[in-house]
Amino acid sequence: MRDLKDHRLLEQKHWFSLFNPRQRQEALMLFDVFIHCKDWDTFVSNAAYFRQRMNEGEFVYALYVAVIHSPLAEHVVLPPLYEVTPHLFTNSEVIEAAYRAKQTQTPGKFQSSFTGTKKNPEQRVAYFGEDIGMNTHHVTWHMEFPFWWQDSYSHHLDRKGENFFWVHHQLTVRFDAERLSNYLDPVGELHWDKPIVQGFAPHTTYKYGGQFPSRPDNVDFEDVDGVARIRDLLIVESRIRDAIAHGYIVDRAGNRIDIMNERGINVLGDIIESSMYSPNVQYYGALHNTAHIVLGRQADPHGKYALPPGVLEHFETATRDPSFFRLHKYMDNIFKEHKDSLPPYTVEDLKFNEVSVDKVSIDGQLETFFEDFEYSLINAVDDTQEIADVAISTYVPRLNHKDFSFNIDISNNGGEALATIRIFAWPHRDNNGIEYTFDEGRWNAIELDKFWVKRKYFTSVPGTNHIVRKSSESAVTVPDVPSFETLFEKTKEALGGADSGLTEFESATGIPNRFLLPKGNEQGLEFDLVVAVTDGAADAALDGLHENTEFNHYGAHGKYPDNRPHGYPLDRKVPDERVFEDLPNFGHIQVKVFNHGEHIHH
Ligand SMILES: [Cu+2]
Repeated sequence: MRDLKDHRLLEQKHWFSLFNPRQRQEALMLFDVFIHCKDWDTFVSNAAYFRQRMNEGEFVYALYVAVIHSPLAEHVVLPPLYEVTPHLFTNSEVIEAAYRAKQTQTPGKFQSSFTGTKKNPEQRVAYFGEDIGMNTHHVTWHMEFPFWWQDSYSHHLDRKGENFFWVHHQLTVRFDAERLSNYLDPVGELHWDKPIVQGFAPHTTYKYGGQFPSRPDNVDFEDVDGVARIRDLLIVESRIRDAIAHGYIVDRAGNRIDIMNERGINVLGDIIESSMYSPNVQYYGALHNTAHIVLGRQADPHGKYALPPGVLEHFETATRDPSFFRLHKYMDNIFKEHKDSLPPYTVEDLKFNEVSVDKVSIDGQLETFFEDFEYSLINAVDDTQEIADVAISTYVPRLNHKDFSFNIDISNNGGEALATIRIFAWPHRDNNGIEYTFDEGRWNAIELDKFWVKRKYFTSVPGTNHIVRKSSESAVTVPDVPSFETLFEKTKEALGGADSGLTEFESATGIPNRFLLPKGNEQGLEFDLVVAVTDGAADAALDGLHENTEFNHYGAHGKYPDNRPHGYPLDRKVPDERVFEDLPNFGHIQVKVFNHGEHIHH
């Protein structure tokens, strides 16, 4: 309130970036107000009050993070960010058309197309980096696990650093799989002393503050005034890699933290991002966050042209720039260095009593296609009392897949047991048609599902248990966030006494369910599909997981349900693949993912 009265706060109708320290501080002051509200009325009243007075971007950010984390708002379903701040999700051409439609009072439905032209091979996979569901997943994840989070706000975020590694690792391997069906090589890693091969022209505009900056091809990195020197980043990288080679991290007080164990990845994630959980920011820096700003500013590193922040400086827009994936490949390889330094799992570690996977198959064809998706742009245009609203929307192609099920036959000749079932897939060949080894493949494994079974399927009756798991049940995905319009309707119905039917939308943190499968091709893109059935009693960090067929896999609430490291049992190097091939509780088949060029038009 003091800052507000002294007019020290960022004005309204100005861009907001979380990576701007003062703007972040202001957004967090507001978050601090929300998270400390003791009842619902106080929360809502504060929100209404500051909505009128604070910068809009700061307000939206603070409100979203508070709703995600406050126990008062546990069951609140937030509207999709692409309808709240459409400027960060579609391109300037569509936004201009939307303004014209409003001005001329003519309802309009405009097609959003992906950035660039066919002359740019990277455009073939723009449907991934520019997918509004993917962007929502990414920004929501960073709201569930904010790097600035302190436990004093309300609670501890379990395995935050490891989750940071895993969510970005999955984006990395998924993007590489998408590239294969588009005849592109895997992403090469970005490096500070090499040119940034790919340029990027975002065709995105701020609602207030001009165009997002562009970058031509093959730019050499330059120091960014007031942010970082390139050599500082190299030094920080080398300290982190030293820690990995030594097998320990040195905290602020000079104590060693052992990382040669399954929790080491969590500490490494905290120091690489870095988050407030980092044991020594002074020494290990903030490689990821600094890299985002440095990369985002390469169009104007010395602030000569007063350009606003780049796409890399917003979690909503970061994945639009292909260099995002190069940057994350670079960091993913640092994490790999650590994972590869841990002792491989043995048969003894992995086997599960008398349990064996007899057969794995797929019901239905694995087939992807494109469809058009429409969403409202009403919030893209200025809202004035004098001019009436008209219906303005955009439609954009997006990847989807046909429904299918996993069929898994398991025999259990031991007693009744709780079992964890983990399903992964990785591309069988690289872009040159060369088969991946098991060890190469497992690092590229896409996590498709993870769930627990007992009784119903997994009885003590000797013989076979038949498990059918539908693609729609996957614990790693979430459905589309309901639109503003749907939320208004459902709220009205609920006020009339009906069930709102919105429970499944309480979290938007997972991968969009449409993205469960990577795009296939005409001949069928070959994948290795594996199913690992492991000891649920040893794996489960919570009770009753088998009764809860779905838990939010990426969610930050409470304790993470799985005791095992993310990616288990494929997270460590496999020098001898016979360990897996001979493991009875491990199933391995080959499948093909098709795409016959089908496009369901709007
Ligand atoms: Cu991220």
